[in-house]
Amino acid sequence: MADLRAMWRIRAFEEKTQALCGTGDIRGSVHLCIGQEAGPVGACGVLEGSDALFATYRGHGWAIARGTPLRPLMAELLGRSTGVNGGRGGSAYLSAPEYGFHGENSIVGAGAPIAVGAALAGRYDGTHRIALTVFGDGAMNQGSVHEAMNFAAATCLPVLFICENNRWSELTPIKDAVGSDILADRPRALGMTAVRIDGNDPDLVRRTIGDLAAAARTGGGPAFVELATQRLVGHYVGDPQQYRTREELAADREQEPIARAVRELTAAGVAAEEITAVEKNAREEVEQAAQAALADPLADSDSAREHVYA
Ligand SMILES: Cc1ncc(C[n+]2csc(CCOP(=O)(O)OP(=O)(O)O)c2C)c(N)n1
Repeated sequence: MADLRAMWRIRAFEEKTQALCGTGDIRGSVHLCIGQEAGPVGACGVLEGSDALFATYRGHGWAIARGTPLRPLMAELLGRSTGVNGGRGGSAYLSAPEYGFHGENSIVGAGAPIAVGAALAGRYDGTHRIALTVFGDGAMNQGSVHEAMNFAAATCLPVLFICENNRWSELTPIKDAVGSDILADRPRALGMTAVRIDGNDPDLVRRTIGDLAAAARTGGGPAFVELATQRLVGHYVGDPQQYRTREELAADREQEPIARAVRELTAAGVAAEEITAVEKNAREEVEQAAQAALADPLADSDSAREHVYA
């Protein structure tokens, strides 16, 4: 039930975000993680306070699972001064380091070397933090990701490389982008433990990443986990998705983590009212956060250059 609750908080947040894009309250490019909630819920359960998480533009779910409160997160998307970054980051560049969420990044594959730097810094500053970097299957074809993996393996750094394989890079299917879709072969060749698991099972994600995190904390070095998952919506809000079939989407809806958790809980004898209450409570919490954020003042445009270094 706890996993269903955590996944519904993310799903409800993303669906409200989608609605607020529709009304024009949220502007700019927005990428939702609807269908991919099991990864963040499972993985963040094993991180400690000083660990550092680096996500992509599809990172709202990771920020939420790391513990970022919903109201300042929604305020950030809405460009409010009360947002986690004062409204300057927006959907694709938000961060909440006080919760161990060191930010999204819209440059595909750019989070991996930064995470390696955070783990290296932890070796010097004595925190020995784990750095977790999450990226998509498309990012596996970026040189920066391979350079980061190689450096982490060569120097035995505690970095967890998490690849959310939703089978699409924007409008390109994975089969058109790689010669071999056994992605774990590549980090394995660099000298690290690498596995592919069902990314729709939050408990499996937690156990797998938990074991690898424990090994990394005791000098076992980096590891790679490919989470087989799916996005149920377009690459970005507004994407008409002409590139995929109804049949594919229908199959994805069968496998997605919330539908699956509901099936499992029902089979285990949990009452339907108890299950539907989880969704209702999540939607209410998100609605309250959104209404509060909408009432907040817009960011002051004079603050746009704050924290800009180059
Ligand atoms: C270096 C770089 N190249 C290209 C792009 C354009 N782009 C944005 S998202 C994306 C697809 C990435 O797909 P994937 O890594 O599988 O992540 P997903 O969007 O599926 O989560 C591309 C090519 C970019 N932002 N950065």
